[in-house]
Amino acid sequence: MTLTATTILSRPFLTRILRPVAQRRTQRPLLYASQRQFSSLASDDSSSAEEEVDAVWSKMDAKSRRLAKLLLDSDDPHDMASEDAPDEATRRLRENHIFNRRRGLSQAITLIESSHADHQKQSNLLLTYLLGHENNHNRKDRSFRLGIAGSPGAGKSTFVEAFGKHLLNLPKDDNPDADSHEQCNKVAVVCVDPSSAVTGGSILGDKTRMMELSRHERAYVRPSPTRNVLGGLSAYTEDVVSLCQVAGYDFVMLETVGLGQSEIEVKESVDMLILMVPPGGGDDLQGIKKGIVEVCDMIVVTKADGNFLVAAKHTAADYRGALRMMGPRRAGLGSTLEGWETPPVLLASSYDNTGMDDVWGEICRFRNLMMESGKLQEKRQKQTKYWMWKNLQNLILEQTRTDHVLRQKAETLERDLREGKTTPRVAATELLDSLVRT
Ligand SMILES: Nc1nc2c(ncn2[C@@H]2O[C@H](COP(=O)(O)OP(=O)(O)O)[C@@H](O)[C@H]2O)c(=O)[nH]1
Ligand SMILES: [Mg+2]
Repeated sequence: MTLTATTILSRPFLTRILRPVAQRRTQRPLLYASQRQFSSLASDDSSSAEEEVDAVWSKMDAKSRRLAKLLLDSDDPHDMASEDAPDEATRRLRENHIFNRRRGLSQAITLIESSHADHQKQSNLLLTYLLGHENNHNRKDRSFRLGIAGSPGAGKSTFVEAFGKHLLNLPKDDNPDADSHEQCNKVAVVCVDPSSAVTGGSILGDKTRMMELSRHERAYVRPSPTRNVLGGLSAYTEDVVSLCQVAGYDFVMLETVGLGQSEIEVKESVDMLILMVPPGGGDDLQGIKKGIVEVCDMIVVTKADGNFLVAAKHTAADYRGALRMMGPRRAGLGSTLEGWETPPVLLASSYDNTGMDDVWGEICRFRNLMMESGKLQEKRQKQTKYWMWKNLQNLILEQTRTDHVLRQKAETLERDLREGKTTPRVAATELLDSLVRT
């Protein structure tokens, strides 16, 4: 049997590969993601989609149903008492509501993280239900995901907190016809931390540092440790970000740690990627940073204050030069974004709160250009496709490595390779054949 795209996407094939993996904890998010991509491909008429959502609901337990209702609740507690001086009872009610929803979001994320088989099953159902629910579509369309990359110590966490607070304190535009995209109602921050020995403890550090933001009633801060999730953390993070969006956080910031290959992959999980560089960081442009400079949509030189200001200006000039040399940006979509040929390089200081309006202005400009040109939707579609294939690849590899029969077959083939009886390509084909037959 040859492995064509149709074979891969056939339900029996997927089930065969996915079911054994479902029992295992670390692969669960990947399983869910692939199933989600799969079902979105497979169901093209909406009535059957509705039935699917109902079927999912019937399998959910009381807790998942409670969480689903809480997260999809369309009464935004922040609007519940928009009067300036709500009475005591209204205020209490509103606070309770906000508290419950935020706790609901945390519980839903914890459910995703749980290794308990029942929890895994319920979190799959919960996610499928939430994403299939029509309320959610508007929310996803309205929301924006911003990735923040940069080497450790660049000032990302400090910026995220200062910027988040800045956005939440922007005066609300009372004009209902005003462009709502330039307003930010609720901010969620997901700190992606490879809980490795190298940066150990920095989750706590960031959490403490973002304390003020996390106490804000319209903010939500969640560290998302990259445990040993197969294929990196991103599939798992995708779930967390989706949950934040469902819960009405219209602006989600994803802070990564480091600049490795897996951090560059964050570009597949966000609508816009900002690279943060500290002053004086321009000299190693040839090295590891080059990759991310090529894919980021904007550069912010941090710590542009006090003694660093001059160095920050130099760094910004260096990056501007480097970006010009790289030529027009293809934005990962095979074409340039008109009006955004060269990513802007801005200066900001989280200590002095300077540059925040400029950064927000450029984010809004980018977002509008992307929306108007239809490229935002295109990018999001490409990303989901990317994750489907990525996850499928990982699942197939994992299945080959862990299935007893396949493992034996692989060992035999490895021996044959050592003895020069076969070639790697032929061995791989044989392994794939066995995989399809199991
Ligand atoms: N002078 C100055 N220092 C800053 C600024 N932002 C962050 N820092 C300092 O830079 C260091 C690293 O910041 P952090 O946000 O943890 O960096 P991250 O590893 O990229 O998240 C900390 O000691 C901060 O106090 C800023 O705007 N100005
Ligand atoms: Mg940090």
